[in-house]
Amino acid sequence: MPSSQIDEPFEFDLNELLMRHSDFNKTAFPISYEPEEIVKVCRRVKAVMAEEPTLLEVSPPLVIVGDLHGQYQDLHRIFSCFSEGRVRGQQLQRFLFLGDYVDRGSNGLEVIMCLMIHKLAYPGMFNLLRGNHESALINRIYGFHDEMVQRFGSSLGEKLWNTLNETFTYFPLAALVHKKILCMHGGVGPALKSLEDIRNIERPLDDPNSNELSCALLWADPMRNSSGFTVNGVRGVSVYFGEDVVMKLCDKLKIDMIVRAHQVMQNGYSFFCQRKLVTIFSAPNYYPDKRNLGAVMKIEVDLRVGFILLQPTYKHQKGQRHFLEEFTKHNNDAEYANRIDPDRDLDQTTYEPTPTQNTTNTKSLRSKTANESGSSSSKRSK
Ligand SMILES: [Mn+2]
Repeated sequence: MPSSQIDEPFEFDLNELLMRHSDFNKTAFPISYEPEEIVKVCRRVKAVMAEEPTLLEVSPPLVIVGDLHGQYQDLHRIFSCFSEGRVRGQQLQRFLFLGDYVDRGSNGLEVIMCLMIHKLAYPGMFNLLRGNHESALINRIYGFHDEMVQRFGSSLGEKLWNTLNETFTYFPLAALVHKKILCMHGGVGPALKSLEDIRNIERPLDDPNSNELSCALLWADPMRNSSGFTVNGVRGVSVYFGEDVVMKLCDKLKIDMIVRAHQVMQNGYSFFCQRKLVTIFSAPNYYPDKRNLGAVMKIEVDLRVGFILLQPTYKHQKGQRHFLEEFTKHNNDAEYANRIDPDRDLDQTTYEPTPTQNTTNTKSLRSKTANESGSSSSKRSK
């Protein structure tokens, strides 16, 4: 494609693009894209996001979604959980996505295009934060660059990959729900003293690791039985933060709770620090040998929170009926959790990040074995 085409004004049929991303079972997959329409969508998303603050303000009710990592079919399963009759869930709910759309899984392009197109169609209803994988330095290595080159060839693939990464530099870094629930991909760091510190981070932000606070927002992890901040030796980036940090920060920032993603949870979500922090991971079967669940969090208008769990599904279980059966079963189990009640004992299995998605390498997993997490997952269905 000659570069002059890339510079043309961005006119495209948004409705047609929405249709192409409307329903996994009724539309072609993988989705084919004209290179120019990727460029045009990116250009318009940049313009929309340039107007948004670095700390988004979002109102309940809404659905919060954690890591997706190129699992396009699972994104549609999430949408279908909220469908009513013929109206699809993506048209009925406000969403906040916590980042890590690309890498690891094989359909990062479908995931990010679907989300960006919905952002353009419903800007107030689709809120997209940046994850640590929405950075060229990371997604060159962990899958997205390869995906783009495989689909478009090395020269055009590289060019489109660059265009998408440039768009990521405009993505907001955190969100505040009803002034009470602070959300980000990774976590918090010592540089976070007030919410203004987040608002003051300027975008476009080329390398989030160049700024201590943006680095923590995208990379940091909570650490049980620790206090203060410690070196995040496993990731080699940013910090671990202890329960005392969460307690003090909730007090200081006058917030009730922190919601973040970034770590695989066997049951899709897990509380930390007396329910002051919750991790949500929305890519079921991210570790196929662990059969981890995915979860999304629903925040009601009165700030009650609940979780919807997604079972891993397999090729032999094709079809929406299975998804709905699984969803119904697990949604009944996932009764609404009142976050004022600190007694509920939930599974706290976490997995360390791995350099590549090598599913046979279980050395990188810590905490419990698959069997142990399996039993705790059945326990919590009470
Ligand atoms: Mn991450």
